[in-house]
Amino acid sequence: MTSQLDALLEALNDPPNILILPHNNPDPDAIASAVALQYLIEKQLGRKSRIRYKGFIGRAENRALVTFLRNPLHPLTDADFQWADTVVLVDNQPGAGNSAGNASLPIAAVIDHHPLLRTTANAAFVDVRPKLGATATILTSYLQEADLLPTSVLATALFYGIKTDTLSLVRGASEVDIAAYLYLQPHVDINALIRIETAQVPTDYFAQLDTAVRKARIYQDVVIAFIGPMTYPDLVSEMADLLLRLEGVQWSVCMGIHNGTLSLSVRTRRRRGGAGGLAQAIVKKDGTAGGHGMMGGGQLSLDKWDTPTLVAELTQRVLLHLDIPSMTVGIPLFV
Ligand SMILES: [Mn+2]
Repeated sequence: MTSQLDALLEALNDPPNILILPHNNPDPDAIASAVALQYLIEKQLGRKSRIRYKGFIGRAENRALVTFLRNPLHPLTDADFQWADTVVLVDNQPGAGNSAGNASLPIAAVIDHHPLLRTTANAAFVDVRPKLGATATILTSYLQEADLLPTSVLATALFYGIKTDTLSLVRGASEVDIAAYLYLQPHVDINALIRIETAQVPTDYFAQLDTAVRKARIYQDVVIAFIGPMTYPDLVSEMADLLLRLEGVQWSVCMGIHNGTLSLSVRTRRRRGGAGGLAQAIVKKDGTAGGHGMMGGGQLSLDKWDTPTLVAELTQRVLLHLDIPSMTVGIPLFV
């Protein structure tokens, strides 16, 4: 029986120019997985590859991670698609709302932990494991299988990828994630990890945090916050994580605007999940959404809407999906 690693290397053996695409607005799991795949391709196949991303890396910790990794990824351009013979998607799947995959190029491989999409079946190699908390866990398993000891830099990135996607193993981490985390731990550069996790933030961060807290409204066990304009799109996930800590809350939904697009993030404390489903119920056909059990997200274009109408409509969709009466009045966190 051929292993997943052998099958992956087989799929990548021919096309000389490999383009690695993490999901848009890449998070540490996507960044670490892309870098680990690049390392694997270089060590096992002796070939260079490019890591490119769409969107924005805004979160201070994520920027610190990229600096620590010596800037291995760059914004995606048309020239990259012209250069590439094939594409590998990590931490995303073709056709997903957060995927930069381009239909004109063959997709050699998809490595991900989100629920399997129908459109993924066309890829030559597919390793999608929705039961895992992080894609970095899958890449760690490839390194182990290849007998490649990760460098301290790579181990730190993969460790941080698993740590953030699973909220330090408390959110959606499987036995396999825990084993990968513990395997990487002795190789982690602790000082670098501290620098990344305590990265300093600009004053804008506190202004947006203040807005999120003031705008947040509680509807039974749901907290919904519309932040308005944001300096970077994944601020919504940061704020959704934070608001989910509020006593009595089972769901948090954060929305905000960046570059003419409304981004939203959904979190739940419920063990049986449903965050991806709620994200889809909010966006409907007006945009794209997806997610795992306990975290989900989506985006929609503001073209057809004025913002207050859209926010009111999306709030109603949250209430409807969660069986909360539509007349329920949102209560501020404090007065
Ligand atoms: Mn991930």
